[in-house]
Amino acid sequence: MPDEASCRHVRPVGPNQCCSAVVKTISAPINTVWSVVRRFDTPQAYKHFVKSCRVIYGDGVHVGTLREIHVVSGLPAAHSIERLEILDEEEHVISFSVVGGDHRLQNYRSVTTLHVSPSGRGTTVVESYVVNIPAGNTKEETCVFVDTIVKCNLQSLAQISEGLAANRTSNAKSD
Ligand code: A8S
Repeated sequence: MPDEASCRHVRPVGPNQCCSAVVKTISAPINTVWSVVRRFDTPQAYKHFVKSCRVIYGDGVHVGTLREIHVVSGLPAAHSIERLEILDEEEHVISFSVVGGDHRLQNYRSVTTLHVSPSGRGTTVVESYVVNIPAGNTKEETCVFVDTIVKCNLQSLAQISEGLAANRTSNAKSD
């Protein structure tokens, strides 16, 4: 039986779109992982391709907030404008869509949900996305490109969250 958060991944995919999902298990409590993921205003905290970010509309926690990110050099893009679509603090769901920028990922929308992992000790992160297939590219090429970025982001999220969790444990011991 899927939980409430899992249902957020189900949505329509058009004929010229592709979708995929990446799953990552992290050895850190769900609240620790959420403390990093929930910050729509500071994606560069774990997304290494993001060089800088500023909120250009809204307060960072309400739906409709817009951020402008600048990406590191070497990518086929320089900036992106992104809209906060869901920030559900109870169910641990965050979603954004790409609404502008100079890149090729038109209509990109992702949903990230956190779940207590089956072992009960860690967190399972599920990040799914839908995006238009750019002219001149195949579905497979588009998915490989986006999957690579999302996998890097979740790998880095794991490292940061596990570091925070280790720190919190040692701080609690020395208290
Ligand atoms: C995210 C996910 C993605 C970000 C893509 C897929 C992007 O920021 C990068 C390169 C691009 O060509 C598109 O969660 C864009 O951020 C790294 C600028 C949107």
